[in-house]
Amino acid sequence: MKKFDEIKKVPFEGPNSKEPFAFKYYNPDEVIHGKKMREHLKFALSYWHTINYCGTDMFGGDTEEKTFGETDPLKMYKKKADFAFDLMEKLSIDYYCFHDVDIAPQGKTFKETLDYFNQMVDYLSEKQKATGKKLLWDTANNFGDKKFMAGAATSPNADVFAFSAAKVKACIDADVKLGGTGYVFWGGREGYDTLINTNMGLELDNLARLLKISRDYGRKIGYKGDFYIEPKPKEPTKHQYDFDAATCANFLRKYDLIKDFKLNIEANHATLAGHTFQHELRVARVNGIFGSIDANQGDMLLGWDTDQFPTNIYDATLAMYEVIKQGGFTNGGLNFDAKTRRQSNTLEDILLAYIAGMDTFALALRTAFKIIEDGRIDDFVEKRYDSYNHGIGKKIVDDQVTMEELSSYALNLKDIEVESGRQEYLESIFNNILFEK
Ligand code: XUL
Ligand code: CO
Repeated sequence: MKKFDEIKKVPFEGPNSKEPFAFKYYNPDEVIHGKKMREHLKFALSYWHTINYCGTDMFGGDTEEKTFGETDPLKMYKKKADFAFDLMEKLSIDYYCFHDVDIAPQGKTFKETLDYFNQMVDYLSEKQKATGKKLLWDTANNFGDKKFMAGAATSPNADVFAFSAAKVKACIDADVKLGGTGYVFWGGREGYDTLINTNMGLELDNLARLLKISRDYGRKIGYKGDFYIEPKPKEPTKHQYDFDAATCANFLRKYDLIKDFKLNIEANHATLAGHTFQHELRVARVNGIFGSIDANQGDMLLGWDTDQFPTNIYDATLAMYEVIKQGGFTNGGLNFDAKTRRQSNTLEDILLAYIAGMDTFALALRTAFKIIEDGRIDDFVEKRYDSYNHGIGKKIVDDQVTMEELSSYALNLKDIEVESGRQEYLESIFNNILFEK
């Protein structure tokens, strides 16, 4: 197999190609339903997994090398940025995402760290101008450092709250400088391990306070992008406050933040919450807070956040169905919050992993459009609810009916027959479209 440096650009060769370093389904500039595939899918590279992660797990150290031959911290992070932009170019990826700690070295003081960070933001800005690549979203890593062991916005220590806000501010500033269209709040430590030591009410109020301050600051300095919450039920904290999409929707409504915040839905987080990826996307959609996607998949036999590259075409197709029904991405996109396996430890494995993930979603996009065009599934659902288009059903959905009226209507009913849900038949249509030649 070829080595990383031998691959200049991954071409589209179509489904019959046997070339490992070619796309079989992702043809970036092909127009499907009025838009280029790259615009439908808005793929993004995740800096943390792709540029920094070196294969470490709970039982062993690195299996990969990503220092790019540098020991000087700032030079190394510049080389990392060069690698990131080179990778995006090779893969025809237009966007990237990062945490503050991903793009720059840590200084001895917070001031020095911010200084490195701002220098690297300038460097990224130059790289963006030279290549046309864009920032999809950024975020503050308010979970890794020891200070965050009891939370960031939900820490019992007010200094930690202030420190968290300062890190969010730096990222929103960077977002504005880089023309990013998203800022993500993922609350890995915003939760609790035991209620015996926790003031849940105050913690939730404080979490909302940080979101409000961040929104107000962002809007004040001209940030026009979206703010997202990324739901996750657990890991690293036992109970995370942003458990799932429905919990987040309730939180945003309670604190009057629902107009300014949307959700960044991650596939593996959905399954950890006991839901499907499609379920979480649908909950976001029906609540008007669908924003962006962290594409990956978990392993049903493991039950932790394995962040694997997505290759499950069934789940990806159902996800793209939701994206299309939502009207497509606006400020959001499809970020591969995914890493190569510890044993896939070469640079070319990164290319192969992205090719696999991108082709999965490209095929999913094509198939989801076919399912919608075919119409059998959508028509079935529409007819299933036909009783709400007339008679008592119409009165119910028009909010024109009282309890008394419903009661006397029900008294006059003879047999009520609910029609078959036809699940197996619909699943067979899905397979038929998925696997047709
Ligand atoms: C953690 C996770 C994060 C967020 C950004 O599970 O998904 O990488 O996407 O902080
Ligand atoms: Co994520």
